[in-house]
Amino acid sequence: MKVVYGASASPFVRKVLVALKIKELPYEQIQQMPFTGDTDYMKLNPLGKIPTLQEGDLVICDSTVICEYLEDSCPEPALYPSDPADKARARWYEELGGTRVAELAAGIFFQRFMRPMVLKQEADEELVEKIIANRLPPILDYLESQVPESGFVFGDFMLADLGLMSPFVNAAYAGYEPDAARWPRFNDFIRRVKVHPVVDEVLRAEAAMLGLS
Ligand SMILES: N[C@@H](CCC(=O)N[C@@H](CS)C(=O)NCC(=O)O)C(=O)O
Repeated sequence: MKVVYGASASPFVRKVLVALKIKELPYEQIQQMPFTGDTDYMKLNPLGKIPTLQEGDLVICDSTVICEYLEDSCPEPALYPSDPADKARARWYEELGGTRVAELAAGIFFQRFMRPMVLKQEADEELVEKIIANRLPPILDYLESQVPESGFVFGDFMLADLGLMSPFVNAAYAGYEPDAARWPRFNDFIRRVKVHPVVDEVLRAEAAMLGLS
């Protein structure tokens, strides 16, 4: 049995859960919180980050590495496009979504949710304002230029679609949504990905976990 360590609302954990569900692979989830300094967990993942996947003796850290393992070991349904150029683009979107987009959009969630609830610190609202006013808009301009007017980036739903919008699910939990008048295409794209049946199922479960439903 595959065991996923990681709290549901993390965009990185969400990615692995969506991948497992798309491939209909059974798993068990342990709601491991980040930033706890849990020494037992650090034995599995020396970075202390979530998610980690354990399957028997195999332990895999990092959501991208985990999803590539799932794809390699169970190729259908595919999480990545097969054309090499599309695959490179998909990897770039996953990278972008997991780095700068996560730092900014999920950073709002970190400040307003994780800091008070987990770290028992106040949110840095000055930083949140800077993210919203200065740092996110150029990234949102780029995202607006990359997503299609309808459907998903590569036709069928792929992990890249989730990667680009997932940090904004967290931002929405923390009260921020991109201005629909300024970034209409990306806003519609977020809505389309959210209602994909597998994403919807994962989001409903995590909203219940967070007490938001
Ligand atoms: N590149 C990693 C990033 C994982 C990550 O940063 N997870 C956050 C939670 S959303 C975390 O565990 N942070 C704790 C820390 O940085 O110590 C992945 O894709 O799995």
